[in-house]
Amino acid sequence: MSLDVFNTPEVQDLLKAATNIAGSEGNPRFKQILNRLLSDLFKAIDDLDITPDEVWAGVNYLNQLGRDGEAALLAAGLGLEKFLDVRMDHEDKLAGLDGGTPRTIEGPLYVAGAPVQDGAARIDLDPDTDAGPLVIRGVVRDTSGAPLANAVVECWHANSKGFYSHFDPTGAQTDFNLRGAVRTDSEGKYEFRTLMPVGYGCPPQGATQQLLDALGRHGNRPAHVHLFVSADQQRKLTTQFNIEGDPLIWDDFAYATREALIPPVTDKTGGAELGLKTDAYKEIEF
Ligand code: MBD
Ligand code: FE
Repeated sequence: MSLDVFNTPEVQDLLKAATNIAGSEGNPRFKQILNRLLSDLFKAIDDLDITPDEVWAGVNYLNQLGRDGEAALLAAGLGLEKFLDVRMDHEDKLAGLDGGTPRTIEGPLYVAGAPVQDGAARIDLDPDTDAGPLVIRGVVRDTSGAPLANAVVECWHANSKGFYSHFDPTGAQTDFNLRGAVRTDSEGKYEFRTLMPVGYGCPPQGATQQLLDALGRHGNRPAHVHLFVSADQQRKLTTQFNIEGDPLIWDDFAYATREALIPPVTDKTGGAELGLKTDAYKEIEF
């Protein structure tokens, strides 16, 4: 049963008034967007006969989401962030832009301000007995394939518990642990000396996990490393790679995995010369 009040003049006038759509004050773009979103919400309430109790449950949920500081986490979990990426990819394709390392989502856990170091950076500031050394290295190239000197590569990832510095619920990490920024050398090369991350899980008591539970979904991500790449005259790239072999690679609650973002992990020795804690280490070229 639908009460079908959405199309009545009373409701249409209410929508116009609430968003001041006919007025000259306010921000026109904001009014246009909010008018549409509110209109879609009113229509959904009408079409699905969403009850007042259900509406207030939703409003209370938004309060909890805010208290938990998880709005961006939920955006990732609902595929909203991935949807924006899909649209940017489509836009690039229409413009004839193709190739290179694919973008994927930024996620909610980046922190600006890691000190920029030349060529290589050691970013494991805190000891972590459960994580082995990992060296991440690669060459930044422009769209023609030429190496880019003086590009800045930023990197951030979780520790062996799946926690990020600045967001660690155990309070165990130093600021900027496992976060770094490197300026590429004259051959476009960058290197991070760090520790192997494990996958992330949404806070079990948080609003995002509560919603995922109601959907019958998990809130976990496979082990991954985030990267920003920026250079003069170039559009910034936001991407990640996954650690190959993680069982959740194709079951990421945030939908960030892409075929080209699963580089091989290689076993190496000679960690002592690099200042690593063991001679054996893992290397990922990306
Ligand atoms: C993460 O580490 C992350 O990368 C995303 C997208 C969401 C939650 C935690
Ligand atoms: Fe992440």
